[in-house]
Amino acid sequence: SESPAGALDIARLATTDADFEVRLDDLLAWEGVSDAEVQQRVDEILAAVKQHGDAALVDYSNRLDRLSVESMAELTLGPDRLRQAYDSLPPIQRQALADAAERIRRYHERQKPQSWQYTEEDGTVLGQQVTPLDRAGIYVPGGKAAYPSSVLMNAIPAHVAGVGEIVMVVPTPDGVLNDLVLAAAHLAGVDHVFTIGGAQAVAALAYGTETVPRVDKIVGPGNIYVATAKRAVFGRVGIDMIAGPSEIMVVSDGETDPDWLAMDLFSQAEHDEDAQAILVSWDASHLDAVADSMARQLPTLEREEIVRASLAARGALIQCRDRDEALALINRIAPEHLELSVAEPESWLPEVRHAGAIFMGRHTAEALGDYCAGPNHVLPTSGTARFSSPLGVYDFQKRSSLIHCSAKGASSLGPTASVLARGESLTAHARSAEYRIRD
Ligand code: HSO
Ligand code: ZN
Repeated sequence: SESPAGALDIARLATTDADFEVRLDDLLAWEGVSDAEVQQRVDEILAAVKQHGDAALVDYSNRLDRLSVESMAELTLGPDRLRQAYDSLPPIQRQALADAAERIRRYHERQKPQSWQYTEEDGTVLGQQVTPLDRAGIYVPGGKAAYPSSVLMNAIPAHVAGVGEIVMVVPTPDGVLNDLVLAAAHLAGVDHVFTIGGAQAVAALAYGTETVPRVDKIVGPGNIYVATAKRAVFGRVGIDMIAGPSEIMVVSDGETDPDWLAMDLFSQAEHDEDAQAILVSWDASHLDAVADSMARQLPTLEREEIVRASLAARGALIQCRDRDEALALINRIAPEHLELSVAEPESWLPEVRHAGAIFMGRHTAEALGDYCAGPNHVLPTSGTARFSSPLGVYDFQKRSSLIHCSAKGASSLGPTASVLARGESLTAHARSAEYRIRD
């Protein structure tokens, strides 16, 4: 059944519809490519920062962020300024930020991988040593999209990983500083903040300038210029994933309060017009009830217009036949966020293969995970949960292989290496191995 016209604009689909597959494909389609014009602008900016360093950063920041500064010193914030931002917050905000940071830290401590070794019978030792990056760069978007929670989510895993130095960049359009963002940086262990943004900030982190230290990896979300710049510098530095719009998929057994579910869907939709909110249930009257609740609650939202646009463009209420069909949809969509609003969510887990984060049971609102449950809110989007994972401690570390041959081990491995080396016509390899063979 359709909602009253004008009240709610959202696609209503059923897996039994003849055109279901086509409509679902349309809904899920997302092109993350940048056009030639953006690409060219970004290339120019990268080249300018590479060549002129600080001077280019000052120039771009003055022009693009409408500042009037003379040197990078004016775009640099040290630890004292971050602490001051933290101290200036209303106590209730300071406490919430500190509580969230503590929970996120505790969760990520569990992710720390162990180095390992084992010894073979002949005394040869093999293993793997885990080491942190020397320097990580965190990009924080400015303006409307400046989320203090994202500062925590990006910086805390780096800190827990043992990264030597964490550098944050954040644009300040018209010179406006966000104290919550700076306070989060203080709590998360950020060492330096530069108030620069856009492709120029990515260039500074990738190449280094007189003031901005060159980092080994750049993480954090950004607009199309930032994403394009990150792609361009990849290889010189590491990057995290290039995130698409935020998504939520809720599967309901029909027993959760429709008002709760409506608000869960809105919570993703309010991020931006391209965000995606999908509800799946085998209970048609429940889908109606959630649609009614959405129509009723929409006018109460601060970001009503963004939510409406997102629901109309990319939202959907999908009726499926049963649990198996719901599971098939989950694995097909591979959602960034999956809410299993069902009676026994644990029993679903073995069959959920692809999802960035799984929110289990009626009480687990995605919003709790976005801020303070503990797991990371930087998650694979646009179906990339098929092959990638939440941002974590492991993204700020790398592994080195360890090989320590005993004399006996070298002797017994020698013939195998020698035969293979001669098969590749690499005589020096063969002889290097053969020298160590004893009789
Ligand atoms: N849901 C977002 C994260 C976020 N939510 C930040 C609120 N603030 C990631 O998909
Ligand atoms: Zn969110």
